[in-house]
Amino acid sequence: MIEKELKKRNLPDLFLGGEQTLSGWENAKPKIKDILLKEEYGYFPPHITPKISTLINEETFGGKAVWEEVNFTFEKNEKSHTVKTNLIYPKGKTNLPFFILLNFRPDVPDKYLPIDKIIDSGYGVFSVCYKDITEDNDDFSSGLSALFSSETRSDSEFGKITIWAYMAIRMMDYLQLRPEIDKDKIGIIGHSRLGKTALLAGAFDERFSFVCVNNSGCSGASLSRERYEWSEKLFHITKTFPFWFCKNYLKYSNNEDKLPFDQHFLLSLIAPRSVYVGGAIEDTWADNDNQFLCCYASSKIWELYGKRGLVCTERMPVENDVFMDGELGFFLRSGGHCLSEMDWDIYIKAQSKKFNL
Ligand code: GTR
Repeated sequence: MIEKELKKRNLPDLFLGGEQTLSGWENAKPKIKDILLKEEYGYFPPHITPKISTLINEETFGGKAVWEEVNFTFEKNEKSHTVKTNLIYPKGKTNLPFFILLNFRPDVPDKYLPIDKIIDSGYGVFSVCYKDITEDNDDFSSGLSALFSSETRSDSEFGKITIWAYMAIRMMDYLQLRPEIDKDKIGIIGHSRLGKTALLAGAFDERFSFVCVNNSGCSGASLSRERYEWSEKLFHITKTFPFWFCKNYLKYSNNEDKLPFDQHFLLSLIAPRSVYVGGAIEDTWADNDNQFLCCYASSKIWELYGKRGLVCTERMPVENDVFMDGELGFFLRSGGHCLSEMDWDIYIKAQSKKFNL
């Protein structure tokens, strides 16, 4: 039943016509990365090292956590932009596992940032509000984009998702310098457009040991081909949010068969690390069948590394399915489009099991 659905999508080959082996995959990987950046998200801007300044407040959350405001100042071509972030972690602990959270708001706590749950589970969190990186619109002279964008954006120049992911990667650079953090236990989490962003950052930066991709839908962890009638298509997303992507992506609107890739290319880049794709039953816009099939089609890459990929039943997913036993997890919770406490519970539980926490 699953195979039949997958066949209908007629997906491009993950091995790009090469051998279906681990070395075939490793050979295809650089090309796959290039295709995704060139045709969908746009190339990352060059690495520049920001100046960091911090403000510390030790007395937060009943004294159980340390809260630091960390400011990243980027400078280039006489332009400068500062991004404010929040670093919160259990007090007096070492070897901390950490989440980088891409959020819609700067607030702590926030409805998508259940701070007590995270701290009480033994994790730290490093959060940023995406609009503080660059505005969510077609203005490439806003925020961090202004430092890198050309006046007339070239066809493969970065879209906004790439620049948000760029900041997440700079946050990862910073966490490498912190002695209280276990560098092998840093993950990333994002919801919806920021789920797409978390997926991109996690796929391109191997330092992320786990990636939580919540309700990411179209151009995230959901296949673009043969989408459910009432779901978001490339036509919708490139019309409403063309600036999330590079200009090249627009040519595939209503033309998905011509895509030289599908979203399983991006998901597979995370192998053999852990990735979890969260769906919500009422979020039909994201196309949950295609999120599941994206996982299913990618799973073989984890197996090539000798890992368990997607461990699931032999049927399409139904409400309350939780397939989190492999390194490639998928679940379909009740309710609608949001990053809920239930989602956090599922991600933390799965990852803590792997970390023996
Ligand atoms: C929608 C968009 C989706 C999703 C969502 C969000 O309007 O069509 O792809 O990313 O926004 O980010 O909330």
